[in-house]
Amino acid sequence: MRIVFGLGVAAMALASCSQPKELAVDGAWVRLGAVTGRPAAAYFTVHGGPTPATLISVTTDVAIKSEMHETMDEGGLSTMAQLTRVEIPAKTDVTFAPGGRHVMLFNMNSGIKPADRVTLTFAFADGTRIINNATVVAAGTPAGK
Ligand SMILES: [Cu+2]
Repeated sequence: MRIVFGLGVAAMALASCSQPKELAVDGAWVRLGAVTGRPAAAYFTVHGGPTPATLISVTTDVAIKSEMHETMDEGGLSTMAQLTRVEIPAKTDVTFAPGGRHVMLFNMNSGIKPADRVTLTFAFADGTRIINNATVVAAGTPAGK
C-alpha cells in the first residue's frame, strides 16, 4: 500500500509542474475552391515544440495532390511559390493563413461540402506525424468565419 501511495504522489507532482510544450497543430480549416475542380486551401497554426522542427508535407485522403505554398505580392500581382519545407522554430507559432502560407489541395473529392471535417496529416523531417481534423468552409468564407 505504501508503494502505491508513493507512486500516486509522484504522478500528481508530474502533472502539476509546467510541462514543455509539445509540437502541435490546431485551428485547421479548409476552404473549398470557387468552382468544382479548382483547388481548395488548408490553413492552420503549427506550435513549435521544445526543439526546432521542419514541416515537409501536409496531406489529406480527400485530395489527389497537396502542396505547401506561399503567396507573395509582386508589384500588386499576387503570385504563389511552392514550399518544400517550412521551418518551425522551437516554441514559436507558424501560421498558415489566407494571403500568406497555405496548403493547396488539388482534385479534392467533390463530395466534400462545407461543415464537413477532413483529416490532415502533417509530416515532419524527423519522422513525426501529427493528425488533425479540419473544418471545411465554402469558397469565399473569410478567415475566422
Ligand atoms: Cu497556392
